[in-house]
Amino acid sequence: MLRWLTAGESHGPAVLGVLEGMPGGVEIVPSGIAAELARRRLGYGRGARMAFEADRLDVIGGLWRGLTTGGPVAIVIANSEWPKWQAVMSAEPGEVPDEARAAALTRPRPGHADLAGMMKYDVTDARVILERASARETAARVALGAVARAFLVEGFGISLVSHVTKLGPAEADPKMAPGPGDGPRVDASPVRTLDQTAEAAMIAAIDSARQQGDSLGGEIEVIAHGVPVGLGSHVQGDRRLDGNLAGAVMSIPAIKAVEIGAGRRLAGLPGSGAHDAIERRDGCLVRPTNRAGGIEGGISNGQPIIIRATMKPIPSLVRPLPSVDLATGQASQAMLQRSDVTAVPAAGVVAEAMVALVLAQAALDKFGGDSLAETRRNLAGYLAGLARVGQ
Ligand code: EPS
Repeated sequence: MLRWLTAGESHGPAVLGVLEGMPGGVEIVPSGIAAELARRRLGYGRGARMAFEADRLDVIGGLWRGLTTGGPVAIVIANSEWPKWQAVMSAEPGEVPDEARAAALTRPRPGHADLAGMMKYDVTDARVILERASARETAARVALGAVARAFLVEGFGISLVSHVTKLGPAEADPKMAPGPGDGPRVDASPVRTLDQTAEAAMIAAIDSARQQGDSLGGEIEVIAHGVPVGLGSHVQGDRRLDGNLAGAVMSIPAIKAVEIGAGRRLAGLPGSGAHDAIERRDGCLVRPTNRAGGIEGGISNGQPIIIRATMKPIPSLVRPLPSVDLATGQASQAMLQRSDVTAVPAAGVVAEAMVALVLAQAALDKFGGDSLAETRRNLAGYLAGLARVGQ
Protein backbone atom coordinates (compact mmCIF):
# COMPACT_ATOMS: atom_id res chain seq x y z
CA MET A 1 0.00 0.00 0.00
CA LEU A 2 1.41 3.38 -1.00
CA ARG A 3 0.94 6.06 1.67
CA TRP A 4 2.19 9.60 2.10
CA LEU A 5 2.35 12.29 4.73
CA THR A 6 3.74 15.79 4.91
CA ALA A 7 4.74 17.93 7.90
CA GLY A 8 6.09 21.39 8.57
CA GLU A 9 4.97 25.01 8.68
CA SER A 10 5.30 27.70 6.04
CA HIS A 11 7.82 29.74 8.07
CA GLY A 12 9.21 26.86 10.12
CA PRO A 13 12.65 25.34 9.47
CA ALA A 14 11.44 23.04 6.66
CA VAL A 15 8.59 21.12 5.15
CA LEU A 16 8.99 17.39 4.78
CA GLY A 17 7.32 14.53 2.98
CA VAL A 18 7.37 10.79 3.61
CA LEU A 19 6.35 8.25 0.98
CA GLU A 20 5.93 4.72 2.23
CA GLY A 21 5.41 1.65 0.04
CA MET A 22 7.45 2.62 -3.02
CA PRO A 23 9.14 -0.48 -4.50
CA GLY A 24 12.92 -0.62 -4.62
CA GLY A 25 14.91 -0.09 -7.80
CA VAL A 26 13.17 3.04 -9.07
CA GLU A 27 15.76 5.43 -10.48
CA ILE A 28 15.56 8.83 -8.83
CA VAL A 29 18.08 11.62 -9.12
CA PRO A 30 17.66 14.23 -6.39
CA SER A 31 18.19 16.92 -9.02
CA GLY A 32 15.11 15.50 -10.79
CA ILE A 33 13.05 16.11 -7.64
CA ALA A 34 14.54 19.60 -7.44
CA ALA A 35 13.48 20.20 -11.06
CA GLU A 36 9.87 19.36 -10.15
CA LEU A 37 10.06 21.75 -7.19
CA ALA A 38 11.34 24.44 -9.54
CA ARG A 39 8.35 23.83 -11.83
CA ARG A 40 5.99 24.51 -8.92
CA ARG A 41 7.54 27.93 -8.51
CA LEU A 42 6.82 28.86 -12.10
CA GLY A 43 3.97 31.10 -12.96
CA TYR A 44 3.17 34.72 -13.42
CA GLY A 45 1.34 36.19 -10.44
CA ARG A 46 3.28 34.67 -7.53
CA GLY A 47 4.36 36.93 -4.68
CA ALA A 48 7.74 38.20 -3.54
CA ARG A 49 8.65 35.07 -1.61
CA MET A 50 8.85 32.94 -4.75
CA ALA A 51 11.50 35.30 -6.10
CA PHE A 52 13.87 35.11 -3.15
CA GLU A 53 13.31 31.66 -1.70
CA ALA A 54 15.14 28.68 -3.16
CA ASP A 55 13.80 25.17 -2.46
CA ARG A 56 16.84 23.41 -0.93
CA LEU A 57 16.06 19.72 -0.67
CA ASP A 58 17.65 16.86 1.19
CA VAL A 59 16.68 13.23 0.69
CA ILE A 60 17.18 11.72 4.13
CA GLY A 61 15.84 8.21 3.55
CA GLY A 62 14.73 5.59 1.05
CA LEU A 63 17.22 6.37 -1.68
CA TRP A 64 20.64 4.81 -2.15
CA ARG A 65 22.94 5.53 -5.06
CA GLY A 66 20.13 6.91 -7.16
CA LEU A 67 17.71 4.03 -6.59
CA THR A 68 14.81 3.66 -4.19
CA THR A 69 15.50 1.02 -1.52
CA GLY A 70 11.90 0.03 -0.76
CA GLY A 71 12.13 1.94 2.54
CA PRO A 72 10.17 5.12 3.20
CA VAL A 73 11.39 7.95 0.99
CA ALA A 74 11.83 11.00 3.22
CA ILE A 75 12.47 14.40 1.70
CA VAL A 76 13.18 17.61 3.62
CA ILE A 77 12.79 20.98 1.91
CA ALA A 78 14.42 23.71 3.96
CA ASN A 79 12.79 27.12 4.21
CA SER A 80 15.53 29.60 3.47
CA GLU A 81 13.45 32.23 5.32
CA TRP A 82 13.85 30.31 8.60
CA PRO A 83 16.58 32.50 10.18
CA LYS A 84 14.22 35.47 9.90
CA TRP A 85 11.39 33.56 11.53
CA GLN A 86 13.27 31.48 14.07
CA ALA A 87 12.39 33.66 17.05
CA VAL A 88 8.69 33.70 16.12
CA MET A 89 8.41 30.07 15.09
CA SER A 90 10.63 28.40 17.71
CA ALA A 91 9.44 25.06 19.09
CA GLU A 92 10.75 26.01 22.55
CA PRO A 93 8.21 26.93 25.25
CA GLY A 94 7.74 30.51 26.36
CA GLU A 95 6.61 33.79 24.88
CA VAL A 96 7.76 35.13 21.53
CA PRO A 97 10.57 37.55 22.49
CA ASP A 98 9.47 41.19 22.41
CA GLU A 99 11.85 42.22 19.65
CA ALA A 100 10.39 39.52 17.36
CA ARG A 101 6.78 39.88 18.40
CA ALA A 102 4.47 40.91 15.65
CA ALA A 103 0.91 41.68 16.76
CA ALA A 104 -1.09 38.50 17.35
CA LEU A 105 -3.04 37.47 14.28
CA THR A 106 -6.62 37.84 15.47
CA ARG A 107 -8.51 39.11 12.40
CA PRO A 108 -9.32 35.96 10.39
CA ARG A 109 -9.29 36.17 6.58
CA PRO A 110 -12.54 35.03 4.94
CA GLY A 111 -11.83 32.05 2.70
CA HIS A 112 -8.83 30.83 4.71
CA ALA A 113 -8.67 28.16 7.40
CA ASP A 114 -8.13 30.97 9.96
CA LEU A 115 -11.53 31.25 11.68
CA ALA A 116 -12.73 27.66 11.59
CA GLY A 117 -9.22 26.51 12.57
CA MET A 118 -9.00 28.91 15.54
CA MET A 119 -12.37 27.71 16.80
CA LYS A 120 -11.63 24.04 16.24
CA TYR A 121 -8.12 24.09 17.76
CA ASP A 122 -9.05 26.56 20.51
CA VAL A 123 -6.33 29.10 19.79
CA THR A 124 -6.35 32.89 19.92
CA ASP A 125 -3.52 33.48 17.42
CA ALA A 126 -4.30 32.44 13.84
CA ARG A 127 -0.60 31.80 13.26
CA VAL A 128 -1.08 28.33 14.71
CA ILE A 129 -3.50 27.62 11.86
CA LEU A 130 -2.24 29.59 8.89
CA GLU A 131 1.35 28.42 9.10
CA ARG A 132 0.24 24.87 8.41
CA ALA A 133 -2.66 25.73 6.10
CA SER A 134 -0.24 27.64 3.84
CA ALA A 135 0.27 26.37 0.31
CA ARG A 136 3.96 26.04 1.17
CA GLU A 137 3.02 22.48 2.17
CA THR A 138 2.47 21.65 -1.49
CA ALA A 139 6.25 21.73 -2.01
CA ALA A 140 6.42 18.46 -0.06
CA ARG A 141 3.63 16.96 -2.15
CA VAL A 142 5.45 17.84 -5.34
CA ALA A 143 8.66 16.23 -4.04
CA LEU A 144 6.83 12.99 -3.24
CA GLY A 145 4.93 13.21 -6.52
CA ALA A 146 8.27 13.32 -8.35
CA VAL A 147 9.11 9.90 -6.88
CA ALA A 148 5.69 8.47 -7.80
CA ARG A 149 6.10 9.89 -11.27
CA ALA A 150 9.47 8.21 -11.79
CA PHE A 151 7.84 4.89 -10.83
CA LEU A 152 5.01 5.48 -13.34
CA VAL A 153 7.40 6.40 -16.14
CA GLU A 154 9.87 3.58 -15.55
CA GLY A 155 7.34 0.90 -14.73
CA PHE A 156 4.49 1.74 -17.08
CA GLY A 157 5.54 4.44 -19.54
CA ILE A 158 2.85 6.71 -18.07
CA SER A 159 3.39 10.42 -18.68
CA LEU A 160 1.63 13.33 -17.02
CA VAL A 161 1.13 16.81 -18.34
CA SER A 162 -0.94 19.72 -17.01
CA HIS A 163 -1.94 23.11 -18.28
CA VAL A 164 -4.02 26.12 -17.31
CA THR A 165 -7.40 26.14 -19.03
CA LYS A 166 -8.83 29.26 -17.35
CA LEU A 167 -7.35 32.10 -15.38
CA GLY A 168 -9.85 34.63 -14.09
CA PRO A 169 -11.87 35.76 -17.10
CA ALA A 170 -9.41 34.37 -19.70
CA GLU A 171 -9.97 30.94 -21.19
CA ALA A 172 -7.66 28.77 -23.30
CA ASP A 173 -8.91 27.16 -26.50
CA PRO A 174 -9.80 23.56 -25.52
CA LYS A 175 -8.36 22.38 -28.84
CA MET A 176 -4.91 23.46 -27.67
CA ALA A 177 -4.56 20.81 -24.96
CA PRO A 178 -0.99 19.49 -24.62
CA GLY A 179 0.02 16.05 -25.85
CA PRO A 180 2.32 13.64 -23.97
CA GLY A 181 5.58 15.40 -24.86
CA ASP A 182 4.36 18.97 -24.50
CA GLY A 183 5.22 19.53 -20.81
CA PRO A 184 8.32 21.67 -21.49
CA ARG A 185 6.37 23.84 -23.95
CA VAL A 186 3.65 24.40 -21.36
CA ASP A 187 6.24 25.25 -18.71
CA ALA A 188 7.80 27.79 -21.08
CA SER A 189 4.60 29.84 -20.88
CA PRO A 190 4.48 32.17 -17.84
CA VAL A 191 0.88 31.07 -17.25
CA ARG A 192 1.37 27.46 -18.42
CA THR A 193 -0.86 27.44 -21.51
CA LEU A 194 -0.13 26.62 -25.16
CA ASP A 195 -2.73 29.14 -26.35
CA GLN A 196 -0.79 32.36 -26.91
CA THR A 197 -3.89 34.53 -27.27
CA ALA A 198 -5.22 33.26 -23.96
CA GLU A 199 -1.73 33.66 -22.45
CA ALA A 200 -1.77 37.40 -23.18
CA ALA A 201 -5.30 37.73 -21.77
CA MET A 202 -4.33 35.81 -18.61
CA ILE A 203 -1.27 37.98 -18.01
CA ALA A 204 -3.35 41.13 -18.53
CA ALA A 205 -5.96 39.85 -16.06
CA ILE A 206 -3.24 39.18 -13.45
CA ASP A 207 -1.74 42.65 -13.93
CA SER A 208 -5.13 44.25 -13.54
CA ALA A 209 -5.97 42.20 -10.42
CA ARG A 210 -2.60 43.13 -8.91
CA GLN A 211 -3.29 46.82 -9.53
CA GLN A 212 -6.62 46.50 -7.80
CA GLY A 213 -5.19 44.63 -4.81
CA ASP A 214 -7.25 41.62 -5.83
CA SER A 215 -6.56 37.96 -6.60
CA LEU A 216 -7.66 35.47 -9.27
CA GLY A 217 -8.63 31.82 -9.47
CA GLY A 218 -8.87 29.58 -12.48
CA GLU A 219 -8.92 26.06 -13.78
CA ILE A 220 -6.20 23.55 -14.55
CA GLU A 221 -6.28 20.24 -16.39
CA VAL A 222 -4.07 17.19 -15.84
CA ILE A 223 -3.80 14.57 -18.58
CA ALA A 224 -2.24 11.14 -17.92
CA HIS A 225 -1.20 9.28 -21.07
CA GLY A 226 -0.33 5.59 -21.16
CA VAL A 227 -2.33 4.39 -18.14
CA PRO A 228 -3.10 0.68 -18.64
CA VAL A 229 -6.64 -0.66 -18.50
CA GLY A 230 -7.59 -1.86 -15.04
CA LEU A 231 -6.41 0.59 -12.36
CA GLY A 232 -9.05 1.12 -9.69
CA SER A 233 -12.18 -0.98 -9.33
CA HIS A 234 -15.96 -0.86 -9.48
CA VAL A 235 -16.31 -3.30 -6.59
CA GLN A 236 -16.02 -0.87 -3.68
CA GLY A 237 -16.43 2.88 -3.40
CA ASP A 238 -13.00 3.46 -1.90
CA ARG A 239 -11.33 1.56 -4.74
CA ARG A 240 -12.85 3.67 -7.52
CA LEU A 241 -10.03 5.45 -9.33
CA ASP A 242 -12.12 8.54 -10.14
CA GLY A 243 -13.13 8.95 -6.49
CA ASN A 244 -9.54 8.63 -5.31
CA LEU A 245 -8.20 11.02 -7.93
CA ALA A 246 -10.92 13.57 -7.18
CA GLY A 247 -10.26 13.36 -3.43
CA ALA A 248 -6.52 13.81 -3.87
CA VAL A 249 -6.85 16.75 -6.26
CA MET A 250 -9.58 18.35 -4.12
CA SER A 251 -7.20 18.12 -1.13
CA ILE A 252 -4.90 20.69 -2.73
CA PRO A 253 -5.42 24.00 -0.91
CA ALA A 254 -7.94 26.31 -2.65
CA ILE A 255 -9.36 23.66 -5.02
CA LYS A 256 -13.16 23.84 -4.95
CA ALA A 257 -14.25 21.61 -7.85
CA VAL A 258 -12.88 18.59 -9.69
CA GLU A 259 -14.16 17.07 -12.93
CA ILE A 260 -13.23 13.94 -14.86
CA GLY A 261 -13.54 13.91 -18.65
CA ALA A 262 -16.54 15.87 -19.91
CA GLY A 263 -17.42 16.46 -16.24
CA ARG A 264 -20.10 19.07 -15.66
CA ARG A 265 -20.84 19.31 -19.39
CA LEU A 266 -22.41 15.85 -19.13
CA ALA A 267 -25.35 17.37 -17.28
CA GLY A 268 -26.61 18.89 -20.53
CA LEU A 269 -26.03 15.95 -22.86
CA PRO A 270 -28.39 13.10 -23.74
CA GLY A 271 -27.15 9.60 -22.97
CA SER A 272 -26.68 8.98 -26.69
CA GLY A 273 -24.10 11.77 -26.87
CA ALA A 274 -22.46 11.46 -23.47
CA HIS A 275 -20.54 8.18 -23.76
CA ASP A 276 -17.77 6.69 -25.85
CA ALA A 277 -18.71 4.07 -28.44
CA ILE A 278 -16.71 0.82 -28.56
CA GLU A 279 -15.36 -0.13 -31.98
CA ARG A 280 -13.12 -2.86 -33.29
CA ARG A 281 -10.41 -1.70 -35.69
CA ASP A 282 -7.59 -3.92 -36.95
CA GLY A 283 -8.35 -6.44 -34.24
CA CYS A 284 -8.15 -3.82 -31.46
CA LEU A 285 -10.94 -2.31 -29.38
CA VAL A 286 -10.89 1.46 -29.76
CA ARG A 287 -12.90 4.42 -28.46
CA PRO A 288 -13.37 7.24 -30.96
CA THR A 289 -14.12 9.77 -28.19
CA ASN A 290 -13.02 10.19 -24.56
CA ARG A 291 -15.88 11.88 -22.73
CA ALA A 292 -15.37 9.49 -19.83
CA GLY A 293 -11.91 10.98 -19.27
CA GLY A 294 -10.30 7.54 -19.28
CA ILE A 295 -12.32 6.07 -16.41
CA GLU A 296 -15.50 3.95 -16.57
CA GLY A 297 -17.03 2.31 -13.52
CA GLY A 298 -14.12 3.55 -11.42
CA ILE A 299 -11.65 1.61 -13.61
CA SER A 300 -9.10 3.07 -16.02
CA ASN A 301 -10.12 2.09 -19.56
CA GLY A 302 -6.84 2.67 -21.37
CA GLN A 303 -7.78 6.11 -22.71
CA PRO A 304 -5.93 9.20 -21.46
CA ILE A 305 -7.14 10.17 -17.99
CA ILE A 306 -8.34 13.78 -17.93
CA ILE A 307 -8.96 15.68 -14.69
CA ARG A 308 -9.86 19.35 -14.37
CA ALA A 309 -9.80 21.31 -11.15
CA THR A 310 -11.07 24.74 -10.22
CA MET A 311 -8.99 26.88 -7.88
CA LYS A 312 -10.67 29.69 -5.99
CA PRO A 313 -9.02 33.13 -5.94
CA ILE A 314 -6.40 33.33 -3.18
CA PRO A 315 -8.16 34.67 -0.07
CA SER A 316 -5.21 36.74 1.25
CA LEU A 317 -6.07 40.14 -0.16
CA VAL A 318 -4.07 43.33 -0.24
CA ARG A 319 -7.44 45.06 0.12
CA PRO A 320 -8.86 42.88 2.86
CA LEU A 321 -12.47 41.78 3.27
CA PRO A 322 -14.58 42.58 6.32
CA SER A 323 -13.83 40.47 9.38
CA VAL A 324 -14.04 40.66 13.15
CA ASP A 325 -11.11 41.17 15.51
CA LEU A 326 -11.50 38.18 17.79
CA ALA A 327 -9.39 39.90 20.49
CA THR A 328 -11.85 42.79 20.83
CA GLY A 329 -15.06 41.56 19.18
CA GLN A 330 -15.04 44.69 16.99
CA ALA A 331 -15.78 44.77 13.27
CA SER A 332 -12.50 45.03 11.45
CA GLN A 333 -10.70 44.30 8.22
CA ALA A 334 -9.12 40.87 7.76
CA MET A 335 -5.42 40.80 8.56
CA LEU A 336 -2.97 41.42 5.79
CA GLN A 337 -0.38 38.82 4.91
CA ARG A 338 1.97 38.76 1.96
CA SER A 339 0.15 37.17 -0.90
CA ASP A 340 0.27 35.97 -4.46
CA VAL A 341 -2.15 37.41 -7.05
CA THR A 342 -2.70 33.91 -8.36
CA ALA A 343 -1.18 30.46 -7.97
CA VAL A 344 -3.20 28.75 -10.70
CA PRO A 345 -0.13 27.90 -12.87
CA ALA A 346 1.56 26.27 -9.86
CA ALA A 347 -1.65 24.41 -8.95
CA GLY A 348 -1.30 22.44 -12.19
CA VAL A 349 2.12 21.19 -11.09
CA VAL A 350 0.78 20.26 -7.65
CA ALA A 351 -2.19 18.49 -9.26
CA GLU A 352 0.21 16.46 -11.43
CA ALA A 353 1.93 15.35 -8.22
CA MET A 354 -1.35 14.29 -6.62
CA VAL A 355 -2.42 12.42 -9.75
CA ALA A 356 1.00 10.71 -9.86
CA LEU A 357 0.65 9.59 -6.23
CA VAL A 358 -2.87 8.19 -6.74
CA LEU A 359 -1.98 6.44 -10.01
CA ALA A 360 1.12 4.94 -8.40
CA GLN A 361 -1.04 3.77 -5.50
CA ALA A 362 -3.60 2.21 -7.84
CA ALA A 363 -0.84 0.63 -9.95
CA LEU A 364 0.71 -0.93 -6.84
CA ASP A 365 -2.70 -2.16 -5.65
CA LYS A 366 -3.11 -3.90 -8.99
CA PHE A 367 0.40 -5.13 -9.74
CA GLY A 368 2.22 -5.09 -6.39
CA GLY A 369 5.95 -5.66 -6.34
CA ASP A 370 8.69 -4.98 -3.79
CA SER A 371 11.04 -4.10 -6.63
CA LEU A 372 10.37 -2.30 -9.87
CA ALA A 373 11.46 -5.44 -11.74
CA GLU A 374 8.76 -7.46 -9.97
CA THR A 375 6.11 -4.83 -10.76
CA ARG A 376 7.16 -4.92 -14.40
CA ARG A 377 6.93 -8.72 -14.55
CA ASN A 378 3.47 -8.61 -13.06
CA LEU A 379 2.40 -5.96 -15.55
CA ALA A 380 3.81 -7.96 -18.48
CA GLY A 381 1.89 -11.08 -17.40
CA TYR A 382 -1.32 -9.10 -17.08
CA LEU A 383 -0.88 -7.42 -20.48
CA ALA A 384 -0.21 -10.79 -22.12
CA GLY A 385 -3.54 -12.02 -20.76
CA LEU A 386 -5.31 -8.82 -21.82
CA ALA A 387 -4.33 -9.37 -25.43
CA ARG A 388 -6.86 -12.22 -25.54
CA VAL A 389 -9.82 -9.94 -24.73
CA GLY A 390 -11.57 -8.80 -27.90
CA GLN A 391 -9.97 -11.46 -30.13
C1 EPS B 1 1.23 31.55 1.26
C2 EPS B 1 1.70 32.85 1.31
C3 EPS B 1 2.98 33.21 0.69
C4 EPS B 1 3.31 32.25 -0.42
C5 EPS B 1 3.29 30.85 0.17
C6 EPS B 1 1.89 30.46 0.52
O1 EPS B 1 4.02 33.06 1.62
P1 EPS B 1 4.59 34.31 2.45
O2 EPS B 1 3.48 34.74 3.33
O3 EPS B 1 5.77 33.81 3.20
O4 EPS B 1 4.96 35.30 1.38
O5 EPS B 1 4.56 32.56 -0.99
O6 EPS B 1 3.72 29.90 -0.76
C7 EPS B 1 4.96 29.37 -0.61
C8 EPS B 1 5.87 29.81 0.24
C9 EPS B 1 5.19 28.25 -1.49
O7 EPS B 1 6.30 27.69 -1.46
O8 EPS B 1 4.27 27.93 -2.25
C10 EPS B 1 -0.02 31.17 1.94
O9 EPS B 1 -0.51 31.93 2.79
O10 EPS B 1 -0.57 30.09 1.65
